[in-house]
Amino acid sequence: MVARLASPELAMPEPTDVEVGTVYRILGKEVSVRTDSKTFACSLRGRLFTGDGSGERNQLAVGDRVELTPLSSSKGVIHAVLPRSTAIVRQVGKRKLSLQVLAANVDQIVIVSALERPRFKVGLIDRFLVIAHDASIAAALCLNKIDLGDDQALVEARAELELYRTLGYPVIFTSAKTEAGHDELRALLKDKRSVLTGHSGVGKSKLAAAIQPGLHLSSAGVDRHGKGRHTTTASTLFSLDFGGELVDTPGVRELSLGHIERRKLAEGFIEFRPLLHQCHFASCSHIPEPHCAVKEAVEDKKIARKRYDSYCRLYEELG
Ligand SMILES: Nc1nc2c(ncn2[C@@H]2O[C@H](COP(=O)(O)OP(=O)(O)OP(=O)(O)O)[C@@H](O)[C@H]2O)c(=O)[nH]1
Ligand SMILES: [Zn+2]
Repeated sequence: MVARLASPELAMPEPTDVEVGTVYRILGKEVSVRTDSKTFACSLRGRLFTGDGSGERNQLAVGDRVELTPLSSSKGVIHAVLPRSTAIVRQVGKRKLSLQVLAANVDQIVIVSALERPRFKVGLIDRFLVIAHDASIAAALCLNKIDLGDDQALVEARAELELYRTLGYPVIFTSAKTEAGHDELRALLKDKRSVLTGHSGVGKSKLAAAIQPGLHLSSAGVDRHGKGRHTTTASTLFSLDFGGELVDTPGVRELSLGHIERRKLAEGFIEFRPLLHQCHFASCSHIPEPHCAVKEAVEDKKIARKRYDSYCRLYEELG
């Protein structure tokens, strides 16, 4: 369904006036849209809220396909958002149902961690994978800063990440300070719309700049439409020279689990999925219940205990 945006002051345009484009930048209430041949600065009308962290539920995010009516060769008005294939959301406030869309139509979430500074902890990856699965977005893993740490640390990290490779996730090893893994990262990102996510300081910005000089994630600007002048962080869809796009929006770099329901957590563990209907209790949480197919698979070493322990930790956290 196409979401029509309430806009009492705007008469519905003739179909011939309408162009379809992609939202590639949102800064305060200024929305930039790219069509096949042009770019338009679009003002917001009606109940269009942007992802500016104001606590409002936004109807528009970078990556959205929109219908707009040109007002001139470079200005336009958006009147409809086309259906999204995927959406990355975050919880606003305490209510699970109050969600803000951070980015739309994303193909891939690249989970970046660092070998050192901050030190690699494999458990953190499971949290991000749950978020990706919840959004039905493909996930890949990138271990950065492999120039740091000793050989032993890298050998251990590789061994831990091997589990994820066997589960089907692409795994790459990179350094923003050397050339290591740059070709693999470009190949991973090519022709896809991706988000780099991971904890602060793992090197997401440096990696982006390393594979494409001049690309600066997290650009700040001044919101000229706000009350007074204040700095607002832009949400941006960056084009990659070699094909593909990178999304950077406030909040998307460190995703949180808050909006995910406990009963849906197990689906975020890809190897649990075939077993979820085999437990004795239909509503099995896979923790205290007897005759649980997931726990039996852990005992039989078909599911890695580390992954099961991660599941239990996240389950507690969502309580
Ligand atoms: N040695 C080494 N340092 C790196 C590498 N990548 C990033 N750094 C350093 O790590 C620090 C953090 O890098 P950023 O790219 O800002 O990290 P980020 O993940 O974008 O962090 P946020 O912006 O907080 O989300 C900087 O001091 C970088 O110079 C790497 O591959 N090797
Ligand atoms: Zn179970």
